[in-house]
Amino acid sequence: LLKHRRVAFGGVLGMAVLAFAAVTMAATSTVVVTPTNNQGWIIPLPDNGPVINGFNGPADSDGGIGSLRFGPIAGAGNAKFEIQPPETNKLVTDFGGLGLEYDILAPASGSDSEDQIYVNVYVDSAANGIGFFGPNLMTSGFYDCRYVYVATTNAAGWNSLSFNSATAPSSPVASRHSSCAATLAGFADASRIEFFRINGGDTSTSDNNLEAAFDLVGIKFNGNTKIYDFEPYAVPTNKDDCKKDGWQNLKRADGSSFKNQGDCIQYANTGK
Ligand SMILES: [Ca+2]
Ligand SMILES: [Ca+2]
Ligand SMILES: [Ca+2]
Repeated sequence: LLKHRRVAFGGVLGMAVLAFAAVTMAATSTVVVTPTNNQGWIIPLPDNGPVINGFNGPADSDGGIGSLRFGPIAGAGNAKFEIQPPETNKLVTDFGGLGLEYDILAPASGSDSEDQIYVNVYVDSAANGIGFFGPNLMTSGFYDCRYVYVATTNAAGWNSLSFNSATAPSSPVASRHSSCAATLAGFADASRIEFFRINGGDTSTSDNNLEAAFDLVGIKFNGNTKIYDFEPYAVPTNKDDCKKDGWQNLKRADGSSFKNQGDCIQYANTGK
């Protein structure tokens, strides 16, 4: 009995050490974004005109079976594809970087396609206080500084775009209300990233006909990275995912459906 208790104590201690390590070490986790669970993403922003999109884009080599597909972007000038990740209202000083993969499936008719893939970062500088000003949020008040990071290749297949706090933006910083730092690393401690916007196309007709896909958007804060994997459906990772009708929105990794909750639980437990 004594020996058994010692083993049990050692096991508990070991688990406590592991839990401590998990809290203190940088972590990377994958979040699957599906048509029925956007995980806090806004897909797409509602004010940019209708652009057909879905989660059945081409598979990335290490990104499951699907991706977020959009286009072709139609003729209206304000039509573009714009999405917003759930990381909003965050301290700039906690930001560690953003990366994404994109695949241009059909080029824009009006300009180089790679110019049409970019990320905007909207910052509320602490230099003029936190909060926004002006009679019209859209024209005078909804950000102090806007940084843009533009993709630079349209090679066939998947390409990547990434930046961090030290990366120089691709074009001059759009500034309102206060002087803006040359890079995100230049902000005072209380300054905040209001939101990121990932764009396919711009608010002109130069993006007409663009079709592309996004996948594996990685966003790092406080040393921890979340990788958003766009997939046409979610796969259960444990039996609880199957319960409360969860099985109806889940599939096996090969895309096949479950007959019922028990079928789903068996798959979650055994992989078969
Ligand atoms: Ca994917
Ligand atoms: Ca347009
Ligand atoms: Ca401000």
